[in-house]
Amino acid sequence: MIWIIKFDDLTGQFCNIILDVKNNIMTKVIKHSWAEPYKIKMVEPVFMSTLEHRKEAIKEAGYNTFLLKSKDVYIDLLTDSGTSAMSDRQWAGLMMGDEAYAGSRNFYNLEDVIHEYYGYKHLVPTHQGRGAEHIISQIMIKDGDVLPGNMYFTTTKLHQEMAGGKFIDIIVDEAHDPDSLFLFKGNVNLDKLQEVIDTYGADKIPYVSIATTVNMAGGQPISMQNMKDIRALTAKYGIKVIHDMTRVAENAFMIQQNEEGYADKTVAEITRELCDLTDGATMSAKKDAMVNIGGFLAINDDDIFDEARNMVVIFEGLHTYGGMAGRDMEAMAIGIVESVQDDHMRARVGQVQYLGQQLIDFGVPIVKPVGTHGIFLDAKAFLPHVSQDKFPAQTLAAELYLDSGVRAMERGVVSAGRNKETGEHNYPKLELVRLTIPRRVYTQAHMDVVAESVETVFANRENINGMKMVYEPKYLRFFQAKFEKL
Ligand code: P70
Repeated sequence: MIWIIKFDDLTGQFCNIILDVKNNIMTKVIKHSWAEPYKIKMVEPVFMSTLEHRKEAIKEAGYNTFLLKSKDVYIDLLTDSGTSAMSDRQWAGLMMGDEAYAGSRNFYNLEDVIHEYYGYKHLVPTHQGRGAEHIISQIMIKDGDVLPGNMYFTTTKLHQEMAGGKFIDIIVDEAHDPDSLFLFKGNVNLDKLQEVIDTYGADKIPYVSIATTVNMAGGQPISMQNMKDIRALTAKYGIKVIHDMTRVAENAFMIQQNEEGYADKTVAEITRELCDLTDGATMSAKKDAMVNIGGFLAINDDDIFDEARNMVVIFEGLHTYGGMAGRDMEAMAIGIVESVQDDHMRARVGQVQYLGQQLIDFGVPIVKPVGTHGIFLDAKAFLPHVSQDKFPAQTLAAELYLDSGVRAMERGVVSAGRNKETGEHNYPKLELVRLTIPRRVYTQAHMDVVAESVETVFANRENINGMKMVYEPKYLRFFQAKFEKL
């Protein structure tokens, strides 16, 4: 028997070739490792805290992980936003920053990359995603309009409301069920979309708000077929589709893996095809594009572009930098190209799936199937004895930090805020704790530590009671609210 390890051009993976020379048999075994297509050049030490230290720190933070100091955190899974590791190419790009006030070279590089990889006609840079959400909402939404979309996102919905609109959820029912194994939980239910059109009329719908990978549903993808169906239905009524493309390349990877007819297409090709089915996009480049800060609005319509370019100078900065330094735009342009490489995505999503599988094997309730940017613990099933008005997800995130210094994020009743009309808490079906994985930052051993900690908290779950809110800010309360243990 002879073993050879060889790169398989067909699958793009390493495989073992086993040669049984005596019997003239060659077997090829594909390895399914998600190993990273990079090596580590620089490291950043992190703080290994004690239980005593963490008790103090989380109490001082009002049991809100957003209020913890980063120095007190061991493994930071609060978010994948602006926390990814830049490549040596991106760092080199920072040195190529052209910090001219107007017409920076880096802006034009970014514009070229966006044309090539995303296909949108016009670019309006912003300091991050919500800057773009603000501008598009103010331009396109009038008082009394409705915005159908595949599940709300906190900042997106708030900007739509502040512009006078009302968000209406038209995502498939499976998205609200943590145990449904449906592969495209980001899909729109077209009957629900039709019903919104019939009820309010097309002229009350400035656009349909479509996210590729739906954050609040657990990082769940939308299928290409569903995007095509949305395009066809909206085209009938002349309704635009505005795309939250924050994690579009991750969505493209899931289509490549799971949708018929896409296995042989590259992540880059699928990404472009998704964008081509929409009229414009808001982007938080802090995710897919792996920069620490940045975003943009991209739009095909000339008139909307004209207004957006006019508005950006009021809120963000001149239309050739929009709140970013030239160097940030360069790093973003490079990051966009890196984000659509198949090898990168295989490792990125592979790492998330690795953590998810460990938790599933242990019997921890998580949102299934595992999405692309993090693991979402199902806090309702994890702490069934803690009612939703006692903030189970908020409580669980605090307990996880206490156990190991791992920082996670609440995505439940605190994030959902209050009903504008009644003033009551919104009680979302999904009460989740998000363990968000930054790109290219943590190792497999870190994932093991996280899994062990979640398992420890799960084993002790009966001793965990809920919390009460003792301070509540008016907007996006999850960022700054404070709690006390019951
Ligand atoms: C996260 C971050 C940001 C985000 C997003 C989607 C699908 C737009 C944005 C806004 C940061 C965050 C934001 C609000 C609450 C908690 C965390 N998501 N669309 O951690 O982009 O942050 O650049 O303004 O995920 O998921 P930006």
